[in-house]
Amino acid sequence: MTARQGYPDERPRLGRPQVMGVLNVTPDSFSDGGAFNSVEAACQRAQIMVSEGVDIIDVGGESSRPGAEIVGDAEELARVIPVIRALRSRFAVPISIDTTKPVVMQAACAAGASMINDVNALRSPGAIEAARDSGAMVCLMHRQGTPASMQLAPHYDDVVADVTAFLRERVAACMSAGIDADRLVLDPGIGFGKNLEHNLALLAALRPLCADRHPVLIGVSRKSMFGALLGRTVDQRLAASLAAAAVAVFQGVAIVRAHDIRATVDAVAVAYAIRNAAMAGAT
Ligand code: 7PM
Repeated sequence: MTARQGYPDERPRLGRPQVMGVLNVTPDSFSDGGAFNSVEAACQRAQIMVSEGVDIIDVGGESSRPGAEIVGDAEELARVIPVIRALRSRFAVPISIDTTKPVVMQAACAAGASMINDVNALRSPGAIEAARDSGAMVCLMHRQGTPASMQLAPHYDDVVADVTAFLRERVAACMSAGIDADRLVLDPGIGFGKNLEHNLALLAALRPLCADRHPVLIGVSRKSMFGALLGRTVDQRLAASLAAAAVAVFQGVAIVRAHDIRATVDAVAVAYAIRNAAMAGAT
């Protein structure tokens, strides 16, 4: 029996683009490291996101930040599982688990997560099997290098072709392992081993990727590419993030990962309406 039995309908529903809200449960995301307070703080943040129209909440207990400290299995489980249980008991919103660890995938889905967001695209030993057995949706993200090394000197012959080929290879690996094609979501991994030029090339070339069979997820919220482009600090990147999200949705992106929910929901709705008008005009 899988964790999904009895919940046939809880996977994130696609159709109009979905907004995925970032919920970090690393100790540095809270003033107090205590277990109770971190669960309460996470639920308060989730409550705000729900009131602002979030479609999926992405719970992460390990920072994907370049150079971030490595978190052990037990510590990551202790951070995320109580939060997932609390979210499940209080909100109806689908939950995604942001992890690269098979044991965390398994436990998070048993606790109620219905999506696995893996920045390592299920390449960790045992991850494909854990994801398969969970029955959850899976986001496969492209990343060049490791968190420690990825921003040192990113290089591609052709970034769009290289990222697309990688994602296709991961889709094939997942399908050979027994994961249905309709459980897979693809993500070019903006900022993960890419310089500004690479990120812009990927964001300009989403249309063919989105026209393929798998929904595409994009994460641009507050990213350093906007620092490089505009000289803005993290807290000054909202307008830039919304512009990029809108351009992505116009090309057909299905899920936008973001920190600023209300603003992103509006930007996505406008871009999607214009996309639909363009598609109606084309027929
Ligand atoms: C430092 C560097 C801090 C990068 C935070 C980040 C994505 C993701 C992240 C994404 C998917 C951030 C990132 N980004 N998962 N997790 N796609 N699927 O800006 O683009 O949130 S962490």
